[in-house]
Amino acid sequence: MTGQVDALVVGGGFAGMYAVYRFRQLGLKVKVLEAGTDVGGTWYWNRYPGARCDVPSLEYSYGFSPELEQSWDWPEVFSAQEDILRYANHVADRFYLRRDMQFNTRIVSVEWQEDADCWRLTSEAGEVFEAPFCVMATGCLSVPMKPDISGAQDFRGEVYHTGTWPKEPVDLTGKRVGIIGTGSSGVQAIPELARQAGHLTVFQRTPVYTIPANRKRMRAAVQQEFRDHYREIREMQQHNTGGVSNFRPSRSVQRPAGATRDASRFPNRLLDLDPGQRDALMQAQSLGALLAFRDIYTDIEANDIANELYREAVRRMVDDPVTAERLLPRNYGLGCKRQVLDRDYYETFNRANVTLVDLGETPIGTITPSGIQIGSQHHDLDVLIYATGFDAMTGALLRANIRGRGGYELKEKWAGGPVAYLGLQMSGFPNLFTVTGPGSPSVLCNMLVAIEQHVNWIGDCITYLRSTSQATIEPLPQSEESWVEHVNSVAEGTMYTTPSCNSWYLGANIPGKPRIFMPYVGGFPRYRERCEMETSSGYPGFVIGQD
Ligand code: NA7
Repeated sequence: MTGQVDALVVGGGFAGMYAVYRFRQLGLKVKVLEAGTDVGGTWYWNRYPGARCDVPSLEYSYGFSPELEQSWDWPEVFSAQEDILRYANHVADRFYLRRDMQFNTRIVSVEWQEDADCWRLTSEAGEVFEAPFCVMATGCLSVPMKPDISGAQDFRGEVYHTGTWPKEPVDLTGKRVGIIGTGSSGVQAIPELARQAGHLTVFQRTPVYTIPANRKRMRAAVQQEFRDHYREIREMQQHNTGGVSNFRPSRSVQRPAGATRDASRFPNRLLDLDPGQRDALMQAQSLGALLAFRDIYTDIEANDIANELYREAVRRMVDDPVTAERLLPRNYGLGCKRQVLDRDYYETFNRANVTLVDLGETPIGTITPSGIQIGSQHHDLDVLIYATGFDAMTGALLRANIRGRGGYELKEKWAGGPVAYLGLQMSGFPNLFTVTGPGSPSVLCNMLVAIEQHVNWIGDCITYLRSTSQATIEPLPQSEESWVEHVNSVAEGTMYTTPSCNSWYLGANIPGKPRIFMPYVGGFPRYRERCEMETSSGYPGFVIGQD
């Protein structure tokens, strides 16, 4: 067994990194175990061409260190993967985080030791670690999903998954590249791959709603204004549903002289626009303008109108009418899935070296040694890329083989879907914490804000137990049940849970996974207040065990 620490943390992404910083501050000995060779989590693994964050970087950044905020320069408003990974490395260097991190260590079993009140973790290589507290900082989108397609193992070309893209450069020059999947990863990668490959074939099962991303370089004046207001901005994040301050720099800084804000010409509800105004809107603005109308998320009629306006806009962007029709999402509405942002997605299908294959018409038959067979047609490929998503939110936790009191398996507890209190703890699993677990705002929130709030809560909880000489904490079964009921009830009636919606939020992308809306849609402030109530009232929703 290696070392003695107070808390073991599984995962060296932004959550595990902050846990090192925070737990040290609280006087706790901590050790992070990470499967990769370095820090960064999502941004370490997702190195595919075009990978980029969908939250502005001035907001998607740690708020715990004013000095860090003042010293880091973001080159773009929405950062590319390599810049976010650079930031993660900078944070790790600056706070000497790696001293308490062990890399190349994939944890394959997490077992509660009843007689010793501690967790025993075992790595793939057989190394054993023990500590009274265990924090699963394993991320919401960290287990890549590769569909089971017959013949896949026979393919003789290069194979990649966007979620485990190699660190070494991948040369696609002149090659026949195929990509399966048109979710966020596929949509971000496709334009870049098309620029690099000899020919790109896109295998699409479900067309996507995607809107053009903000491509702005960071302007020094904007960054400075954020820096000048960062304490206020971090406070605003705490009171926003999605953990984003939406801070707007002053008008003089906001946009170059002469630019106009024409969105204000239109009413706030899409249903209040007459057909002429709708046309004017779509002519004057990009697809993203549709998302500003709040009623498209709550009113089916508004949603239907928005979906049709969207389709009309796509028809205008794609030259070949057959390809355009194939690209149109029809069987679900805007707002059901996480909004995808792109750079030149539809324009890419106007390139001569790009072919769209509609799997809705004929699904993939088999993968052959030299390509993909669909119906009577064989698509010859040198490279096959899976952009097929993740076993989201529960995948990494279930894969860790967690066993609680009496050998109770998490897999068994969650057979019908995840059951947890506040997405932080599960009854039967004392002293085990999850960061941004199912039932917390997690992926519906700015992840950095959600992560810091969770790690702070966990650190305070451990400190409370220590200072009151108590050994264990776990939720009361009834706290867990009523929280799960609440999580489900707030999701009901939203576009996220309409019967036609099949998203990874619902686990619908994984065959056999229970259909449950996993993140908490009630908003970050409401959630945070509930967590704070537990802390300030002596944890009434939990059972605390004596030493
Ligand atoms: P997503 O959003 O789950 O997208 C996965 C894509 O892969 C989607 O288009 C799927 O089609 C497609 N897919 C999955 N299995 C198959 C098979 N068997 N055949 C054909 N196509 C398939 O994952 P992403 O990685 O793009 O994005 C996940 C999140 O990461 C994203 O929301 C951001 O938050 C970052 P389907 O829709 O299931 O028909």
